[in-house]
Amino acid sequence: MKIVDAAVVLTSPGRNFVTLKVETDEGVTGLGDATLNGREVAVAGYLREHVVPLLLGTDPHRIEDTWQSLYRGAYWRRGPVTMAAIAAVDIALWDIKAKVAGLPLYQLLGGASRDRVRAYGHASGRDLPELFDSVRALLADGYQAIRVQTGVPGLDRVYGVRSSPGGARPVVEDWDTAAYLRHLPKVFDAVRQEFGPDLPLLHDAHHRLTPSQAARLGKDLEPYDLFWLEDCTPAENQEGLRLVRGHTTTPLAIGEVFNTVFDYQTLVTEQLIDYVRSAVTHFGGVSPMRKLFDFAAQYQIKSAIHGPEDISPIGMAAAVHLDLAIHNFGIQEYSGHTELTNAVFPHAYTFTDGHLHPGEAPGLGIELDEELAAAHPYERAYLPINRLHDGTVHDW
Ligand code: GCO
Ligand code: MG
Repeated sequence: MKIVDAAVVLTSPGRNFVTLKVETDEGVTGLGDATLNGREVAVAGYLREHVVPLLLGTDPHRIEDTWQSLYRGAYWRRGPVTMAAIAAVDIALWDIKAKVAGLPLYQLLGGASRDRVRAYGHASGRDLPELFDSVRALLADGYQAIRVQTGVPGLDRVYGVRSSPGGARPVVEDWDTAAYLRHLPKVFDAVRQEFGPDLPLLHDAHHRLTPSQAARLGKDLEPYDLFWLEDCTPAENQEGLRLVRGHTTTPLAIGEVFNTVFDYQTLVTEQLIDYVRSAVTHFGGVSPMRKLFDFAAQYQIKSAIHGPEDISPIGMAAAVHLDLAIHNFGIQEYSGHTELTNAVFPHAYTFTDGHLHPGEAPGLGIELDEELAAAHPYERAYLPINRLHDGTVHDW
């Protein structure tokens, strides 16, 4: 079997997605997700100019060898653009292999370790009434675990609350760590009083705190029994998590901006976190994610694959196959996609009673409606940036 073509499709059915479609001489095709929010064209160019020419004529069954040759062969290692491009190839080749086998991908990863995969959704509100309505709406949709994000008095635009739409220039949001640290425990207190002790609650600090601030927040949130506190610090300095871990028992989740297992070495071997949160799409694909989960399992650390709306349904399908197969599954982030996005990417995975299942279609169980994709071309869009009251840029 040989790869005879590989096309890069940029489409914007409401938001941008980058897709790689790999074709073989036997008519079997595979799809991979290479979406990198705000930097889509860079990945598309990397794929078109530097990856597709190397794929033509190669055997799609040699997934590990192809991965290693793209990773090591570039000489320039790691980084989100490179790893998203490699991910798209890896995902597409797994799709092909599973289609040829006539099996859903999870069967090739060892088969199901569970019947279904618990997902969490995103609730948010500028104030408590709005937040409570948002939690109730998710419960009505069937969610059984909920991430809670809140407005902060004195701040106009805060991450996760009515997210600012991407525009041709980055929207500027504002930030005040002291106000946030004072306000957040009160919000969790109110949410617990309203929704009781059993509902798993999560929160994303989105890389904004120093280790000592994160340690204080973790301690302040302990009475509210969080499922996890996410991205409490930027974590580029992994050692910083020692301080956080030493001061709080609130579970910690990190990794959505990480690209390789090396970014986790200290966090995992010193058991400084409880969940690894990378996206299949940004971590080089299914193959390295599987290795990451096996590494993490030795330290009782579980999976929590990144699954925001900016991961395409292809990346989501790959995530759900992994979730079903691995033993150390933790939870899956899932906020769903718009109807139009689902029409561009019809898929076999389902969401019922707060749980996902990859379905039984051979491969990833996903298709691409190329005509509909072409009708919604790429539109330049950036993520917001964050500034303090005095104008200083802060982590977003
Ligand atoms: C999450 C993430 C996302 C990111 C987004 C950036 O936990 O889902 O923090 O909301 O901000 O993926 O493109
Ligand atoms: Mg996050």
